[in-house]
Order: sequence, then C-alpha cells, then structure tokens
Amino acid sequence: MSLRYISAAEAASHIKHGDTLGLSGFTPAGTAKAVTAEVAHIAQAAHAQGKPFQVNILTGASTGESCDGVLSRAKALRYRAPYTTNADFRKAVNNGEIAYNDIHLSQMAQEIRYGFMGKIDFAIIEACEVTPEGKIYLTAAGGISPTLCRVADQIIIELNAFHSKNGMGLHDVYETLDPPYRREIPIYKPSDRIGKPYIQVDPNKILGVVETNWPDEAREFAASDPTAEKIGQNIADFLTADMRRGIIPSTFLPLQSGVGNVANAVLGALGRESSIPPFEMYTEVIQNSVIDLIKEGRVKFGSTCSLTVTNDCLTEIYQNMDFFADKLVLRPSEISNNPEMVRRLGVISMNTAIEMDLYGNVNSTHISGTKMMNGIGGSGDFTRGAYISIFSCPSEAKQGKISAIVPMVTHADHSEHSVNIVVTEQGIADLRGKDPKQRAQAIIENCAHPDYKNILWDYLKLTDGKSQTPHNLKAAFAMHNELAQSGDMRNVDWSVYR
Ligand code: 0RQ
Repeated sequence: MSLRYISAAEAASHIKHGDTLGLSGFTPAGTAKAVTAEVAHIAQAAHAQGKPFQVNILTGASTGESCDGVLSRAKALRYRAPYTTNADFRKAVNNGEIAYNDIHLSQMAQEIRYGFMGKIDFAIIEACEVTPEGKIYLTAAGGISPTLCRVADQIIIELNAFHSKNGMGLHDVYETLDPPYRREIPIYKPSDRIGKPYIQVDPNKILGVVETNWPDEAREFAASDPTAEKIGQNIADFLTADMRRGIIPSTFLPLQSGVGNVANAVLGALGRESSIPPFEMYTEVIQNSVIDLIKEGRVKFGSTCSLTVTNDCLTEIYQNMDFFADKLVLRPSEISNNPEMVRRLGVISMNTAIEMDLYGNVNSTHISGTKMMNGIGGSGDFTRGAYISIFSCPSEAKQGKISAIVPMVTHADHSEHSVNIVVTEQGIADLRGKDPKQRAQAIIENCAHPDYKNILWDYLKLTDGKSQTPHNLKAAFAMHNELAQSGDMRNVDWSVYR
C-alpha cells in the first residue's frame, strides 16, 4: 500500500482534547517536533474560544522546545511522563498545572504495555525512512518507540530530512515479552545486537507521513568549569586506583554516565588517564565527549538509547558511518537502561545529585523536598544494579548559601543501600563496606565544603551518636528551614535543638 503524505497541521487536526500521545525520542534527540508544535496552536485557539484542550504526553525521557516548551506555555499538557528538563514545564508542574509521573525510564515501555497509563491514541514517531511495507527507521534515539508503535491506535510519522538515511543501521530494535513469558535479554557485551534495525508496523496503522527538515533540539552544555573539572578528576583518580588494586578488572568495565558538564568532565579525565585501557559505554545518553573519545580510540564501543549531541556532531556521525557503524548502537530505553543488563555487565554508574545526606541517601529530583527539578531519569535504573554506583555534585550551590551535603535529604531517590561512592570537588567518600556512622564521618571529612564541615559535625553532636542511623528528628531539616527563612544555610543555629 502507498503511504499518505500530509501536513503537520492536518496530522494534528486528528488529535482531540484528552488524547494520549506517545512520542519517539529520548532527551530532545529523536523526538517528534512538528506535530506537537501544531497541537500547541490548536490548544491556544481552543482556549481563546473558552474550550478545553489538553493532551497527555508519554515519551522515552525529556523532549525539546517544540514539545514540552510550547505545550507547557500553551497550557496544553494535562499529564506527562517520565522525565523533562524544560524550564516552562518545571514552572507549570510546580504550579500544580500538569500531572507529572516521574518514573524510572527503563519502566516506561512496560508500564505502557501493562496499561498503567491508559490507552495510546497516537504514536508520533520521527523517522529517517519509512517504507510502504511499514518498516520505520528511527533517528537519534530508541526511546519507547517500538512499544508505542505496537500499542497505539494510529501512527503518525515525522519523516525528518535533517536525519540522514545513513543512520538507518544504527538501531537495534528489540522488545521484551511480558511476564509470565519474559526471557533473559540475550546481551552479554555492550556491542551485542539482538534485534532489527527498524520497527515493523502494519502500514494500515500509519495515519500519514509528515515531511520535515528540523534539526534536533539538544541543549548545548555550558563550558566546563573548575568545579566540574575537579569532580571529574576525582572520579577518574578513584576509578584508576580501584583498577590498580584489582577491584575493577584490568580490562575495565562498561560505564554509564549522566548528562551535563560534570559527566563531560569525568569522561574527559578518564580519556586522559593513560593507565585506563580503552573502555566501553553501556549508557542511556551519549554526548559529544564520548564521540570525541571514540574518534581518539579511547572508547571502543558505545551502547546508548540516544545521541544527545550537537547538530554538527550528529551530522559528522551520519557522514562517517563507515567509521561509526561498528562502534555505536542505539537501543530502546527498556534495553539500554534495563537493570538486568546493568547488573550482568557490571556497569559502573555515574550520576549527579541535587543533595546527599550524611548516610549516603541521594536526592536527584526535588529542590527543598517539594519542587520538581527534572526527574529521576535513568539514574535509578543504573544505580541499583551497578557494579559500583557513584553520585557527584558540587559541595555547595548558590554561592555557598546551600550545602549539597545535608543531615537528611528532603526527598530520597537513591537510598543508602544502593549508593557506593559520593564525590564532590572536595574529594571522595567510599561508602562500600561502611556502617552508617562510618559513612557520615567519611562524607563530612572528604566531601563537605569547609564552610559546612563544622555545621555538620555539630549536627551529629545533637544525635545520640549510637543508634544505627543517628538523627535528631527535630533538627534534621533545620538547614533547609534556615535556607527558607534567611536564605543561607550557614546561619543555622543548633543551640535551639540542644
Ligand atoms: O541552578 O540552574 O539556577 O544555576 O540546581 O544544578 O549543579 O548545574 O547540575 O545541571 O548537572 O543538574 C541532579 C538536576 C543536576 C540533574 C541534576 C541548583 C543549581 C543549579 C542545577 P541554576 P547543577 P546539573 C541521565 C541520568 C536526575 C536524572 C539523572 C538531574 C541547578 O543531573 O536531573 O541523573 N539528574 N539522569 O544551583 C537548591 C540544592 C541545589 C540547587 C543544585 N541543593 N538546592 N538548588 N541546585 N543543588 C539523564 C537521563 O536520564 C536522560
């Protein structure tokens, strides 16, 4: 059968108030863009006439400006899962305007299949090629597209000429069966391919193909700063020492790293560390720094869910597929982030925290316990199963008014039971093999900012010092309360709790 080519506006006109849209992509990489931008216009027009118009959006991870940005500003989002990074979206969520379900990214596809998020009316999938027989070749991310295409009532394709057809072999499309029929995922090394390079759908389900030429909307990360560089070097030194003492095998282990300039700094420092052999990544997001390391021969292989790189970098990959074809694979998030794979491969995970407490609990998502930042993303998928799980962040924020090391985290995403290593620019606390009281000593001594060391030691003096996890529940959030009152945690006055 032949495919029907339609405009983005026509595609969007089929979408009704209350519909659930499932989008391709993972981060702004590979996300459908043209149809959601039109949906925002439809919502604005409806709202101007006093009519309701909101949709539910499900994706692999975050999206870009032409999805979460325009839809949040148009007040067109009713429900959203599982991760975002958009400032307007954040504002709307923290104003109570959008229901946001912040779940582990590896679980998104299966929770859709299990029916936890209701029926999917439309899958909107960005492709670099689609055939009349229903073969869909994805662009810069795997995301949850295979599941969306299977379960959605109808599929809209955004055929985006920005993504070269040279990228057609990058993907390894594989979907697990659901319990009780699920089997092991047969990946035994990061470079194993177990699926097909395309998604096969019934072409009758394709409502239409929207032709676009729209660059990806990945953010440029701020240039690295001395704090990020120091954190990166601390992690590289730690991993080198663990390899020398035989904890990490001399062949090294696959790495996962989060997004941002700390992640870039860590990879840069590892790349420069000549005693670490060329290594592999089993990760969810590959940024420019990994592509540079592949070119230098320092990274042998990158298994990822998305290429969240700048557009020049993406173009370079597409133009040099002879070089990159056997060094990169893009997987659905259910596979790239699967805790089964992370545990089997012995992945070393490296993620970023907002705050960490004296016992190794980590808050990655909430500011002062109530306001959503971005979401848990894939950090939990990797942390729980990791061979070594690492969390890092600068020891203080907002010109020293906030300590990242606090007595008790105001929201717990990763518990003390899963967190092995805590890192700031001050140093490293190795929590492995330590009881909570020993962990608190290591974290204050090695990771807290000098301005906060005595404040944290003094907090411990308010506890009985003997319990398994010593706390003074009245004082546990006193630093956060102080921040809310005077704007500076350093003003905390412990005398009222003695
Ligand atoms: O504020 O933006 O006003 O300058 O929070 O902090 O230090 O710039 O760190 O951009 O790397 O984000 C955890 C949010 C860190 C991110 C988090 C303020 C600080 C700054 C941002 P400004 P930084 P980053 C892979 C894995 C969860 C998901 C994840 C994240 C802003 O890494 O979303 O790991 N992680 N996914 O000043 C108040 C504190 C603060 C604070 C920092 N304690 N209180 N404000 N800030 N600490 C990706 C995927 O899963 C797809």
